[in-house]
Amino acid sequence: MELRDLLDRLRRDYAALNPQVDRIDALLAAAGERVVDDHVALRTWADPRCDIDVLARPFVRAGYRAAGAYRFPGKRLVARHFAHDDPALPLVFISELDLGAFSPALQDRVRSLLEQVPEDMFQAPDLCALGRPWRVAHAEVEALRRESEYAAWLAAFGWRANHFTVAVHALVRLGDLARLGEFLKAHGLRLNGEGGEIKGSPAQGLEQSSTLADLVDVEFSDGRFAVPACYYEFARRWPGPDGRLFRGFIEGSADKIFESTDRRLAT
Ligand code: OOG
Ligand code: NI
Repeated sequence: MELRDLLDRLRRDYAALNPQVDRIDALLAAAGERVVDDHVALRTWADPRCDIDVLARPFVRAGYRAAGAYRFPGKRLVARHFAHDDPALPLVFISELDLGAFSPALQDRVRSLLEQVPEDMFQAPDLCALGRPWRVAHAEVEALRRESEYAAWLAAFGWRANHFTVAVHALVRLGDLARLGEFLKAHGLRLNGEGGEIKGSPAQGLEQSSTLADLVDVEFSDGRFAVPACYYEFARRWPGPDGRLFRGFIEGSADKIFESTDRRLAT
């Protein structure tokens, strides 16, 4: 499997699920901008059959290297990012939920989802793009949500891109996050205001904003229900003392970016 095919598929499925994606891409194109992907973010369970290392396999095989590790104790999850020497390839940010830190009830619920996954699917090189291989009731998803928004999202959507991120430093006219934010809001899009609409700073090497996830109708075993799906992120990277763009992530900012899929913020 070609890496480009995998990235294209992740992006196509992401745009197909979330109406805001094509809309934002079209708005940026109409403003004369060309969208370059800064990073793609994936979510998974910290189970040895499907953890960060497993999802990262096709990327590592294509030359990506593990580059940074991040902790989010309040959300009981950790993340790593992977980078390729080819600067044209997006960074890959993968997080995993620390199941052992949750109640036995949550662990049982997740176990019953993972029990439905055929053994050979865990080995598939495109596991990160397979979507939701388990049947699940909306009631179960909402029960998970009481302990973890992340668990609810992953149970509802499975393995797919959680978001793509526009490289704002590569934009020509809207290369400033405040200006880009005003542009998006003027077109009716809603930004995640947790911790401020712009997270991070030039001194940290990274400024980030994101939309709030679209509410999307999803088929569950007990009917169709609207749940928050994916968001779009905007990242402006700044050069460090060596003159090269910062290529990592910032825990304090990422912690708030995660909340872009929270049910309480979605409309
Ligand atoms: C990841 C949130 C963090 C970033 O760029 O800091 C993040 C997620 O919501 O899965 O993407
Ligand atoms: Ni991100």
